[in-house]
Amino acid sequence: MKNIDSNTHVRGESIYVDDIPPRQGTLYACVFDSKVAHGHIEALDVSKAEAHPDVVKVVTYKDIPGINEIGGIIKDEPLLAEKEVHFQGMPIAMVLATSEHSAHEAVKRIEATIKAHHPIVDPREAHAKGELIIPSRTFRLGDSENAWDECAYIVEGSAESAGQEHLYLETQGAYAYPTENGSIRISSSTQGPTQVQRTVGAVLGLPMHKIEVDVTRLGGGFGGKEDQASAWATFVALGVYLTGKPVKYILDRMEDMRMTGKRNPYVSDFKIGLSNDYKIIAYQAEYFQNAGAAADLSPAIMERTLFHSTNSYFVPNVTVQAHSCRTNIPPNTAFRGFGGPQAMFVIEAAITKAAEEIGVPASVIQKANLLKEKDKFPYGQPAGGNEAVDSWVRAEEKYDIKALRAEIDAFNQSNQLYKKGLAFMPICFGISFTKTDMNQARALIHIYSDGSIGISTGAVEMGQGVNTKMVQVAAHYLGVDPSRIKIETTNTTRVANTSPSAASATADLNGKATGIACNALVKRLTGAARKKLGLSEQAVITIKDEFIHVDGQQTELGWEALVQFAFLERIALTENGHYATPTIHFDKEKEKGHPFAYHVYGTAITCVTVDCVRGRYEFDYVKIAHDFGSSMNKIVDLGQTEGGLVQGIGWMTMEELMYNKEGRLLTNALSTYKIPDIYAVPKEIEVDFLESDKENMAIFKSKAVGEPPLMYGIGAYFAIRDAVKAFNPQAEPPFSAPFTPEKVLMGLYDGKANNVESVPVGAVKAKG
Ligand code: LUZ
Ligand code: MOS
Repeated sequence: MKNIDSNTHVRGESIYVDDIPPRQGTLYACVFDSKVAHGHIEALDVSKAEAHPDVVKVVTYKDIPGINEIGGIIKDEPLLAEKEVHFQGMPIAMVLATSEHSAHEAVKRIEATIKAHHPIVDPREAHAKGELIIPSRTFRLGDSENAWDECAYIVEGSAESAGQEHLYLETQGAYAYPTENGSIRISSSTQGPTQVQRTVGAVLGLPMHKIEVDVTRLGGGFGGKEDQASAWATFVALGVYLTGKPVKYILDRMEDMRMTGKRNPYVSDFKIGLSNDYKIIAYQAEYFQNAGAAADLSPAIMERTLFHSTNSYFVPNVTVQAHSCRTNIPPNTAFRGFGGPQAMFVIEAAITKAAEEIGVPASVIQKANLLKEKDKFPYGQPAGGNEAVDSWVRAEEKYDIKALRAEIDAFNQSNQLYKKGLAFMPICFGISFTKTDMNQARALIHIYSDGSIGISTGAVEMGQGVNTKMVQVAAHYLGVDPSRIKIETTNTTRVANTSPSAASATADLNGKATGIACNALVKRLTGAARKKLGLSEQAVITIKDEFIHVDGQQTELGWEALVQFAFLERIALTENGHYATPTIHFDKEKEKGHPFAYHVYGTAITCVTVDCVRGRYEFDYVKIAHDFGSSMNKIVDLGQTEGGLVQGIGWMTMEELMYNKEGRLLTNALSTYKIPDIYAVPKEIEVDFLESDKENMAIFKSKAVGEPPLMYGIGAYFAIRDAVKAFNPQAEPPFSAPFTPEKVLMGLYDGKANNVESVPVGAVKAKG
């Protein structure tokens, strides 16, 4: 089934927040933010902004009727700074004006006198100074301290990965207007409508029922709108509260890049020990997470880092510890993978370093340690199957790894200035919110008397195709054509207390809730059919292809006639379904449990060609065997896989997020922050569907696909490293992502600077 949004997307008719026609009297908001990363506000002068003819009001923290607090997990983040500023980009005041242009102009007239303190940007410095968001946490399995004696090889090192800008095409924004009796309706570009509702309620001092949040769709989220859409929605709602007028705020790209948090950068230390036959005996890691200036979702992200510390490997002795470090950059947040990719980069670095020291390909160690069914993760949950091994073997066989290697070796032997590198990247990702209570969802279904159907769920469509999947679920259970079904906007008055659309779990949770509601409706409708057709209790009645079937035989009774009959019989044609993932649990005291409904696995083979004169590179191919379970929509799932892969490659290679020592974001526009374009995409991406009909807890056994493929991109770093080593075996490039062409060049000539002069200039043209 095609994505149901295709038609309106292609015609430019899809509606995003900025496409909602503004109401008469709409005011435009713009935030004045701190130019100092850490400091004390000594004076704030808004008088010149207030004097602007188009300005209606300048809002500061003093105007907040409820609490000045937007922190989701920990109450440590004011909406508007009071006396202290904690990062460059921290909101201090908001201008409300009659035009967008005037709001921006007036912001420039605000003057703040801020006494600067020393800003911290390095998480290790924060850790040393005791600046922690939450107490550090440690996961343990076996006894790693006493396992080193058993190891034939022990390797230690460090790895770091930078942050990542979400760069959703649609920037953050919201539009709100007053409804009666002091209520407010908000259109928000958020993955978490309930989070917005709760935050706005707290800041305005209003009960949640006075706040209605409505979401049609997002132009991308990637985690950046899981929690961080709330601030912008709260600003406009506060504007409505204070002026009684509709208020709109759509951030421009530079405001968005400057003021919002990103993927958490990490610096980490590792120690790994292996036996003679390359079994990993022990693994230790210490992660320093750069949380930024407030908790946001970083504590939960840190937890997922620990959960993914051993990727898809079984390691009998593990000690991994994580610190969430408070620094003076914008609070970092959810980003596709949610701390998992950061941990997986570290163990892949450890394995690669061990392989380099032992003198075997990393793939030998990787393959020897893949999880098998019932092997335990460090947090106590056993692997549910053999997909780690199955996907590896499938990738090796399907893509003929021997031939691929032979091709690369031949190329490297006959080329001096271009070298190819290859890497395997196995992935393993746990599906469920790590916070057990978030794993619940609801769906509200109306069957109208003409037989058409409207469905509301807690799922937010952000381009990932979840609405299409919801149509598929309902069409299947109700036995009707998909064209009868409309997916309504995601709205807090129709579906309440929702979890954000996140953790790759949206289709599973909301799909199961939709299925439950459909089944209840089918039960009532088949009861009506029994009466209408005068059938016995024994007759088996089903609805299929828009007709009622009795004992497998199609009858004359169609869907519309049945619905009409049921309506006249006064049977309820509305149903609310509720789903809560069974069996999952986690004990934070013991750091043990069964937090995930299931895991998603896969293996990618990445090949790169490095230009050893310039340090540039091109990806020849990425060949993937991915564990989809039993895919319910191959087009949508393939799109998620390709998109995730390329986003992961961007994180690992070219997206270089840089803050200076003063905590200023240097890469604050698309001229300085590069994301993959069509030329950076691998020349070939092949995805093999490792199909399995085995029982799992996914909707239609179709495993979650949103985040896992991003981690295939980690293979890009290691493929480049392999090519660098082919050119310069002495090279010891640091495990520092992104592996930009600049760093590649340094690695190529690491310890052999003399070769730079000996490169024959004419030969550079060899490849054109
Ligand atoms: N969000 C969240 C997530 O709140 N909890 C999670 O476990 C999670 N995992 C991935 C992405 N977002
Ligand atoms: Mo996400 S990182 O699943 O919002």
